[in-house]
Amino acid sequence: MKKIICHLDMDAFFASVEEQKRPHLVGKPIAVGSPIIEGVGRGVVSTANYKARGYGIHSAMPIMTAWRLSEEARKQGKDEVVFLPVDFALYNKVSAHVLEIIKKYAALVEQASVDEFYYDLSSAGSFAKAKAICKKIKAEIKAVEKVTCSVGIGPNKLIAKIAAGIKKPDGLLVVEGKQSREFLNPLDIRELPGIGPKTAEIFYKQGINKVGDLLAFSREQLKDLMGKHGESIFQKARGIDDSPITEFHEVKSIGGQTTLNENTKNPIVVYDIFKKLSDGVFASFSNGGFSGFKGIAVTVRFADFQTQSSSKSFKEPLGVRDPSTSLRTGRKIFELEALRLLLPYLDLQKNPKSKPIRLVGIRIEKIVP
Ligand code: TTP
Ligand code: MG
Repeated sequence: MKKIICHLDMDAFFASVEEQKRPHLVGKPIAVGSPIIEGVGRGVVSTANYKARGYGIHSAMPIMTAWRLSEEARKQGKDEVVFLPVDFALYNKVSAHVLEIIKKYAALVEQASVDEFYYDLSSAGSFAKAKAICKKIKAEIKAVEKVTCSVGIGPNKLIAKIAAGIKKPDGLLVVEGKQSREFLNPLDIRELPGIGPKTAEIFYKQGINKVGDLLAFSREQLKDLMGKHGESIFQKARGIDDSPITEFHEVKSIGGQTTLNENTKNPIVVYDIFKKLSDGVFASFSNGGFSGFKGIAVTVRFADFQTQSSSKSFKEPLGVRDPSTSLRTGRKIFELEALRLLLPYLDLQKNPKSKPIRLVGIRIEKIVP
């Protein structure tokens, strides 16, 4: 049976969900990300809706750059951007509903991130039939959640994912196996998953811009140029991808980080933020139904952006769900060990120049499923 693989990715996900939750925001430019208080913010944009993207705002842009672009637009008489904080609980809920909808139509579904899903529709028997099913899925998501998504259908995950990105937003694109090469050849090499800005730069410098240009390289040449990634680039440029759809991803770590409202040397302020953060991270862990964890890592970024981490591993898992070593005990040890890792950054031990702190992060690692 011919393989028919689909990739579904929500459009401007966080921003679209926010827009639909508050009807008065519909049609407005929206950026979701770290907070801006009285025109000052220090983090980045998580995402922007397509209207705000028209102002040049995009994911990972410093929030203040986005603010400036919004101010410029406002001075030109356009709508100013609505800045909203991130509400993960809400996006997770919508994400779970989307997964449920897809599961009604496909037996094998992989959730690849909060807003992207792979599913297998080989049993539909033809690309035309798979396309009809995907139209239904799109319509149902739109009806239930009032947000749009883009779907790519192809002979494997690689082609499906690229196809989903081409017609955004609200797109649907089918690329059959025999069309893969002509589909890929004219695309910029950056469209290939795994070719990031640095790798792309190496190729651009040699005049290699399109996926089709990569075909001139032998497997060995690519390995010489790219090391172990060479083989994978060789395959992807030819549209080859055998990776299976895997329903369950093993969660290896859970963490978070917070940029402080202002850089500070005050240990009480740092600890206060750190405590809130670590409570949240532990709550995510305990809600995840895991049986324990064997590592903790703490990150501190100083005002000069120098970033340092410390971690600790445990022989026996903590946070386990059995009466003798209860979750509560696990939590106590977690809090204590996290604090032990943080403290040296609050004095001269790990901060000899007494630099102000800009960001703190904590991660629960080596999670036992
Ligand atoms: P994406 O699917 O990459 O982006 P998107 O859904 O906002 O927009 P597109 O229409 O291009 O798919 O990411 C999904 C969500 O993940 C996004 O809504 C917010 C979050 N995210 C971040 O928090 N930081 C990031 O740098 C990126 C890329 C995404
Ligand atoms: Mg998306």
